[in-house]
Amino acid sequence: MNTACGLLLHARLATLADGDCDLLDDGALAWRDGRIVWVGASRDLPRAFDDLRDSATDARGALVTPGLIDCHTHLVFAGSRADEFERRLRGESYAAIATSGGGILATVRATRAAGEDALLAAALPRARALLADGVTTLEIKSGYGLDLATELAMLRVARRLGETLGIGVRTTLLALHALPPEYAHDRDGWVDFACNSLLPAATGAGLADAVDAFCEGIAFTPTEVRRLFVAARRHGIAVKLHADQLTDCGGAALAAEFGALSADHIEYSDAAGIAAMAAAGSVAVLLPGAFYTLGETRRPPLATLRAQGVPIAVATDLNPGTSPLASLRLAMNLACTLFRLTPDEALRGTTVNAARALGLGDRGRLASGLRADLVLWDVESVAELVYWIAGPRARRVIAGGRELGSNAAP
Ligand code: DI6
Ligand code: FE
Repeated sequence: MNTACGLLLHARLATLADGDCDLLDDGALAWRDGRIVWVGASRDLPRAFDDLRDSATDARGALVTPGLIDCHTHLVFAGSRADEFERRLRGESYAAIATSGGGILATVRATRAAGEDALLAAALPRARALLADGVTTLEIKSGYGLDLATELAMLRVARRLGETLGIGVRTTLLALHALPPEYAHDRDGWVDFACNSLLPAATGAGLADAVDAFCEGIAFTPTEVRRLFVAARRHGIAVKLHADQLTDCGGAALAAEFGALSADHIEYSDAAGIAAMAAAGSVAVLLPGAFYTLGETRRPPLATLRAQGVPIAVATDLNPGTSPLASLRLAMNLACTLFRLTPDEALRGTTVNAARALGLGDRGRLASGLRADLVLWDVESVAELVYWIAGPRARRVIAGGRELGSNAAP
């Protein structure tokens, strides 16, 4: 059945309604026209939903969560960087590979050479892997084009992915990712281009929901990022930032100053930066896949984030260089194992807080009026969901009230 209406009975519901992970045992959930219309105990289901009983699904006590939200990915790109994986295993650093012309620029060369259809074809299996594992909303960044045509092409492909798969896609213009070869000796020229050409073109075409930058010693300085954020403010578009991943650049404070939706990575952010994020309401997006891949040792300042009440999200950072990871559930596991999040924090981080990191108020919880995005898992508890390292666990994935898979054919 694929009518965007449905009823689930006898589920263990992790509604996240109050932002916590308390389970509602023997819960029921009804949806119509892609929206949740009722959540409560199975025995209390009102007669008004009797028409849905014929097609109801008995969850048999399975855990049901909101559809997961991967709020930080770079999943549109061409090629792979398996060669760099081998170079790093032989001892070369990510930074050394990047400054020798590899790294992001290697993916830029492959992405520019691929046509839009080839980019879509390459991205689809990665997106499908995320979906099969419970993701119903996904953010996708540009940043491997570094010229006007290819940046816009990446964003168009991201939008097409959402339409093809029947899931929510939010697009982010990653305007300052690396210095393209054409501007190798003209940093200011590239920042000018990003502010005055890329940004207006992407926003004018309605292709970008937010703007991002890589603020790092090997990428862009806080002064350069500030110019982009001032331009973003002029265009009325939200900002996000790759902040303090490898060094403390003051990225967290800079993101907060501009009211960023999120500051991402933040392993090296200091206490003042975290306090500024708390005051600004910016979400801390933790990306354990990159931490793991690069063999980093400095963990994000979890105690400070908790003490300051900064909302914490977890994402895959799916990208060919530092996080070739196409499972948000594995990212949750890594966040617990490597950063010491609790399983409840990991689930909040991929639902309610991830929605906030994307500025989305209509999903991330199971409550009346919100999108009917939900997952039935073959596990009994949140801890069990996060503890399995691999292997299929999603029994059914429903996005906008429709079973994924039934409408996911290209
Ligand atoms: N996101 C990025 O943009 C960079 N690191 C990260 O977490 C690098 C991506 C790449 O090497 O391709
Ligand atoms: Fe990233």
